[in-house]
Amino acid sequence: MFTKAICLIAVLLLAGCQGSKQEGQAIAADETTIKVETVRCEMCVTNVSNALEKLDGVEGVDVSLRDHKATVKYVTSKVTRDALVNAIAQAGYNADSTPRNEEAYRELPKCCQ
Ligand SMILES: [Cu+2]
Repeated sequence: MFTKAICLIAVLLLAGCQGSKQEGQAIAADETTIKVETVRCEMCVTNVSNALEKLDGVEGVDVSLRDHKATVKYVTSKVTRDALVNAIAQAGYNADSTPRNEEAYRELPKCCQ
C-alpha cells in the first residue's frame, strides 16, 4: 500500500515536469520591429514579406509602407533576429543598420530603385 502511494506520487511528479516543459516551448515566440527605410512601394512590401516568410520559424510578417518598418513574429528557438535582418538585406533592402546587398538591389524592379 505504501509503495503504491510512492509510485503514484512519482508518476504525478514526472507528468507534471513534462507538462511544464511543453508549455515553455509553446511560448518561445517573439515579436520584433525592423527599420526598412528603402521600402518605397507595394512591390517592395511584397519582396520584403516574401524574404521573411520563407525563413523557417517566421510566423507572421507585417511590412508598413508608411512607417518604413517590418513587424515580424518569430520562434526564437528556430530563427534569430539577426537572420531576419540579413534576409531583408539579401533581398536588396537596408534593414536597421545593415546595408542592402547591392547585387540584389540592382535586380529589383525599376520602381523599387
Ligand atoms: Cu518597390
